[in-house]
Amino acid sequence: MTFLRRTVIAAAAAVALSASFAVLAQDIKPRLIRFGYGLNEASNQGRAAKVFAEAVEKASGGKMKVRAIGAAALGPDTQMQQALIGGAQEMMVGSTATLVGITKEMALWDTPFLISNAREADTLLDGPIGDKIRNKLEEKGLVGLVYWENGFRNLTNSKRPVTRVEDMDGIKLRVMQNNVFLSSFKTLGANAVPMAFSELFGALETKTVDGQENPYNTILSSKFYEVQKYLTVTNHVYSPWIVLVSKKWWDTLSKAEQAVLTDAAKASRDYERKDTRDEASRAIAELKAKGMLVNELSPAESERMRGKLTAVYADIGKEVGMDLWNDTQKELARIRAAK
Ligand code: TK8
Repeated sequence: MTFLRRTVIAAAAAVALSASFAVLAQDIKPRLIRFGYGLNEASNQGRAAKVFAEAVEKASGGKMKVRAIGAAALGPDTQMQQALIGGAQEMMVGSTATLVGITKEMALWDTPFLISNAREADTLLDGPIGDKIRNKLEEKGLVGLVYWENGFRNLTNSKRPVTRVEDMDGIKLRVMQNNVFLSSFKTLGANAVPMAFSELFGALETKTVDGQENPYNTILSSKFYEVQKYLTVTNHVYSPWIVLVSKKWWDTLSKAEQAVLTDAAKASRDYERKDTRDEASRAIAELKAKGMLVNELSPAESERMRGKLTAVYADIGKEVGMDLWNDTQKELARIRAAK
């Protein structure tokens, strides 16, 4: 036996003796993190999930491995949230709108026309208001790490171009499983139907519903242009995604492991927002090239729609609490006044 080999064996024996078995086992077996999401791999969500996985693997020297699983293969948002709470799944990214049943303050992000541009979005979400809402998840068994951009939502349907609010009358419109969205679109005259995203393409294809609303990126990556003719630029709400961790599982991690996830989540957020914005800026032209008929609402009609949608503001204020509502308005005023 060579000197080197003997030394290595002796060192390994010393480590084995001093370390507890659990710690040693953990060192050998990488932490496996199932990271679920709803869109397909070739979407802004899929690309950013990959960036997150790579950052975690690199920073942990391969001791933490992320398996990113898209296309709702681990279930729709609401089902994954429950799996995280129960500890059966480690991580996910999904819409804040589907979390309202767990943390009612999330309904703030459903407020139509609350946020009007990327700077407002990033400053509000990454600032004290965003943190406050994110941190409310902990008492419910979830750790919210960062917000990603889903984006400004726009309306599509297979029936007719929507040029006036009245054109929405009777359109069967899929909305997220969320009361603000449900009442917003009922207010506009649509026949709003809550449904999980994973069922949406099929429902549009079979005409179970006539329309839906999502950011350009999703209309493109989920190929809604194959089953939807008309796209109306409404930008009616800015939709965030949120990266979640099972609190049950999080509490078993070392501080160093938690830091790996937090840092990788921030890196993925910065990548994701840029990627999403780049793609969104090209998307209208691509959707037109795929055959969609795109129309912008006239300023007057846009104003009418806004007027009707702001009717839900009082309900949201009640839901999230007037303190949070007022603090948000103050924070937005501050952001808008700052150069
Ligand atoms: C993906 C959903 C999607 C959301 C929706 O799982 O449901 O319409 O916009 O991004 O979270």
